[in-house]
Amino acid sequence: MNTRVEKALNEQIKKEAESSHFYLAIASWAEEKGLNGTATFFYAQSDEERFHMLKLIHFVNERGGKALIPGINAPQNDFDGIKQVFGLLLEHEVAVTESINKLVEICLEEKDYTTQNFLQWYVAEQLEEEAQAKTILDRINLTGEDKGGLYLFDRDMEQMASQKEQMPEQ
Ligand code: OFO
Repeated sequence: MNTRVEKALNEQIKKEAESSHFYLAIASWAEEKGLNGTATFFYAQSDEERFHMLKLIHFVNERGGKALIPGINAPQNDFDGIKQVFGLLLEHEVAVTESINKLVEICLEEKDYTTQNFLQWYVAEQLEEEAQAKTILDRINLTGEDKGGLYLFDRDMEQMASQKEQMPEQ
């Protein structure tokens, strides 16, 4: 495997691990606050990120490279409310999209079309994740963060999370 591509893929493995960890922290925060729908959503999101990481690990190892399992720092554990956590979700996904796009650029520069093709799955996934975060933020703005709004919103999140679980490839 091309060494520059291998290095960039390993950096992405770390980013996916950090994403999984970050969403796990949000899930745990929400669970402790009694926001069970939001917690379920972020636990599922954390699992998805772990799956993204694993998919990269398998790809690197199967293509003759060496996947490196990264160390990760403790994530933020306290948050102001649902608007903040979903704002952070969007911000985080936008940053991950940028890093996937950079990876694709590196593959093109190195003429590694196999990896570039493999990464198209991530490109599509990022589009979906950004769109989802935007939809959720719109919903928060509509329902508001008072008690009633929060209850309705959290119930919606529970539904969204169970739909996620039913989807085969996440
Ligand atoms: Fe791995 O897709 Fe989000 O970050």
